[in-house]
Amino acid sequence: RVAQEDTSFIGKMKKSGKCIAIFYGSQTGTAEEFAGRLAKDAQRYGLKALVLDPEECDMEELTRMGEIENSLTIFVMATYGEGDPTDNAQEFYEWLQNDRDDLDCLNYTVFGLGNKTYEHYNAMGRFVDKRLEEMGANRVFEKGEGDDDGNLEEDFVRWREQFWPAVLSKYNIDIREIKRR
Ligand code: FMN
Repeated sequence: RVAQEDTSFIGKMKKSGKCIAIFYGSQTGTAEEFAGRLAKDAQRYGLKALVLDPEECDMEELTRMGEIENSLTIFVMATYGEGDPTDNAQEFYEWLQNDRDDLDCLNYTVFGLGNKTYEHYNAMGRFVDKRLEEMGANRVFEKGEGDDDGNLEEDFVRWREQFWPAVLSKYNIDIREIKRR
């Protein structure tokens, strides 16, 4: 029981007063790095974020996100193989193939990492975005997609520049105030 509380990300968020959860599906570290950068952005805006490896989490807890006030969950997901998830997102991918529809308390957005030279471009990011919506979750910002064959960094930066103002207005934070700091 105690161990379960230790690994509960909802528990961690409550304890540390964090309202943003950032999950990454990453094989060679890029998605994980992007997740870390989003957490730093959040901190800069006075919001606290927790970066999480889905492999170490009980993703069933996503159904409890309503316990966190004004919560936001970001999924930064890379695609591999034949449009497959990364190893650390494999279980999450399987969990998403259920037929439940009780994720209405989940506010989310997705940034997918892929490479256009592959047949199943950004399949994992697209799947997560689509399934969460089907399960009743609330998409708070349009999914972004990065192409490693083009300029992944630029795609990410462009998405992030549009994402944050939308989030801040949701939290009633004045971005002009922050820029003056
Ligand atoms: N991108 C896609 O959109 N679809 C794919 O099927 C796909 N397969 C890949 C297979 C291999 C072996 C590699 C190296 C990359 C593949 N990619 C594919 C591109 C990766 O998703 C992309 O490089 C991403 O930035 C990797 O993120 P990561 O460093 O977090 O693992």
